[in-house]
Amino acid sequence: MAVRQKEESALATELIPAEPPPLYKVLLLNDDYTPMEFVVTVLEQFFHMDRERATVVMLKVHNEGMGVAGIFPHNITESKVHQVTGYARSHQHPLQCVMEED
Ligand code: TYC
Repeated sequence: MAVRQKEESALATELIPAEPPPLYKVLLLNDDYTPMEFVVTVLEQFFHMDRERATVVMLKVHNEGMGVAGIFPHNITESKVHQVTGYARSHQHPLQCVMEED
């Protein structure tokens, strides 16, 4: 487990566990225009899901309005949102991908 030295005293020798980093969800939002197949491909390529899992997640977003594509530290989450949004726009699809604290 990661540890850090207590900060109160420069001479302190007591080691306490470090806080785990906050995690963030990558959410996909439903829309009426992005093809289902495109969303499945996004989940396979950017979130390393197999086709069966990607199809389940895509259908959850389609039926319920949103769904979780993955949960990561802040910088990874930001990067995924950026990459997915860019990929969707480059294919002229309105797919929305946002982040939310877990
Ligand atoms: N609702 C879209 C359709 O019927 C499919 C879709 C699923 C779009 C998930 C976006 O995040 C999404 N073609």
